[in-house]
Order: sequence, then structure tokens, then C-alpha cells
Amino acid sequence: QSGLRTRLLQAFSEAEGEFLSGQKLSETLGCSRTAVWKHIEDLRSEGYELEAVRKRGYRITHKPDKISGNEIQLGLKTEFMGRHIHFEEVVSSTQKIAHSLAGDGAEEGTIVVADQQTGGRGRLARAWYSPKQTGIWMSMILRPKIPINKTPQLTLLTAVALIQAIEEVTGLTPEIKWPNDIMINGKKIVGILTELQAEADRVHSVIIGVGMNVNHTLDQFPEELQAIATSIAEETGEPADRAQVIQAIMKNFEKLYTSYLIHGFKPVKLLWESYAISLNKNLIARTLQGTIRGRAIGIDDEGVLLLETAEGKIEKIYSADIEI
Ligand code: BT5
Repeated sequence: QSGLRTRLLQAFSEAEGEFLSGQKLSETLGCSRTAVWKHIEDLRSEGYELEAVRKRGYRITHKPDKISGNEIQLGLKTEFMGRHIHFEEVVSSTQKIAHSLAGDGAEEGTIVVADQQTGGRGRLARAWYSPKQTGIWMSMILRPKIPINKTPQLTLLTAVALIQAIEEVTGLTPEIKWPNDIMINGKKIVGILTELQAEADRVHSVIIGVGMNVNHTLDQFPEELQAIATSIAEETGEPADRAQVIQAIMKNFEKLYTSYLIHGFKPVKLLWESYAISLNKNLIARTLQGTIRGRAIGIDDEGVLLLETAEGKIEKIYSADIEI
């Protein structure tokens, strides 16, 4: 049943908005026209709008604002990223599920995606606002053979891949605020949370959480976020297809990550620097150990932020909140 449905959606996706006749569909899917009709009615009841024209057939004119494993899988252009999708309507946090799947041996590239999170989290156990139908709340499971001290590079790599994906799908050019914020016009559109499962010197898995505001309108954000957060729809004036954005993330991430495993961090670093807003500016870095002020002179080959203080000393910042 569900296989048929996937193939039906695939046929419409390949038709790219052209009509497909009932006859053609029943041949392609190898089922009766009545069965085709029944599946089309099912799609309608889920919020798809289909136009039916006599002698021409059907076409999808509107997809529901809904993501599912199927929607993401169709049109995915990757070898391993997103090839296993664990999709849920509502979860506490996709990170939690990804940790448990990773512990159970999930393959590299497995992603956990939810339509809504009730306990989404940022760094230092801060809350991440993740309402339904509007965002991409996703965790990616990776198994890189790299030492633990190199794993922060993956946060930076992810930021680059996310920017490339957003550019590709929407034409917007976001910027990166070290280490894990993606900003548009000074407001946060994406947060990244990198977590590890590791032993003393061996990484078992890296779990990269991505929270992206896609179709929120400004008034849908809680008041305390309205001044600091934005979404793709808010910036472009039109909603974006979340499944399509995820596909673009998978493609760009896979490309960069594969190259990173072969060539190392240098090429990623150059790309990262080209998108960074925090470089060559005076910053305040609030770390758990205290506050450091200085000019950001760059990131080192590990992905660590280098701040030059007024006294001319170079401070290495491994983790902090940055105020520009
Ligand atoms: C982050 O933390 O930016 C990482 C956020 C990662 C969220 C993803 S969603 C999928 C996966 N599952 C999870 O449970 N988490 C990951 P941090 O740098 O600590 O920023 C958190 C701060 O961002 C909060 O204290 C708020 O000020 C702000 N914030 C919360 N929700 C936001 C939103 N939707 N958009 C913009 N800013 C937000």
C-alpha cells in the first residue's frame, strides 16, 4: 500500500506539474484505475490539492505543508546522507532519538526529522523553539574517523553546507556567526548543536542537530525571539518547501563532508571564512570561564576562534556566545 503511494507521488514529482492520465498512472503503478482514484482521494484527504481535467488526467497543484520520510526521500540526490530517515510528527528532541539510534549502530548519514519538538534544545541546555509545520528540526548521525579535538570542525562544515543549501533553494545569502549561528540581516535563522558519542580517543558518532526556521511568520515567534530570530519565509516573502530544503542540505553536506574526509579542513575553512560576519570585528566572547574581549582575527586549522585582546595577546576560544 505505502509502496504504491510512494510511487504515485514519485510519478507526479517526475511529471513536474504536467497532467498524468488515470490510464497512464494505472499502467505505471500496475494497479486498477479505481485503485489510482482511491489513492488520489487519500492524498486529497491529507491536504494535497489535485486538479482533475477530463481526458488529461491529474496533477498536483498544492502540496500540504507537511514533511514526511517519503517527501524527503523523493528527489534525494545523495549516496549516504538521508538514505535512512527516521521521521516523527512530534518528538521531545531529535537529538535524543539520534543518540539512541547511533548507540544501536545506525548507519552514517541516518537522519532524524520531526515536524515538531516539545523539548528542542540548544547549547548549555537552552531551549530551542520548534513549533509544528514551520521548521526543519533534524539530527544527522555521522561516523567520521577523526580525533575528538577535530570534531568542532564539523559544526563549521555544517554551517557552510546549510548556507549553500539556503542559497540554492531561496537565493538568500546568510552569514555565519562563530561558531554555530546562521544569520540573515543580523537575526538568527539556524542553530547548530554538535554532540558526540566517544571514548577517550575514539569518536563513535557525531550527532549534528540542525534547527532551521523556514515558514514562521514573525508574529508566530514568542515575543522574546521576535527581535533576534527570523525565518526563510519572513526574509523572502514566500514559504519554502521544507523537504526540498532538506534535500539540498543533504546534497551539499555530503559533498563537503566527503571532501573534508579526504582533503581535511583547509578547503572548508576558506569557504567558512568567506561567509563569516564575525571576522576582523571587535567581539565579546562569553565563555564558561569568563568574558573575553578582542578582535576576531580568524579561526585556526582546528576551527578554534582566535581573538586578539587589547594587550596584543591571542586568546583561543573553544566555545562561547559571541556578541558583535
Ligand atoms: C543553538 O543553540 O543554536 C542550537 C540549536 C539546535 C536546535 C536543533 S533542532 C534539531 C535538534 N534537536 C534539538 O533538540 N536541538 C537540535 P544556542 O546557540 O544555545 O542558541 C539557543 C538560543 O537561541 C536560545 O537561548 C534562544 O535565545 C534562541 N532561540 C531559541 N529558539 C530559536 C529559534 N527557533 N530561532 C532562533 N533563535 C532561537
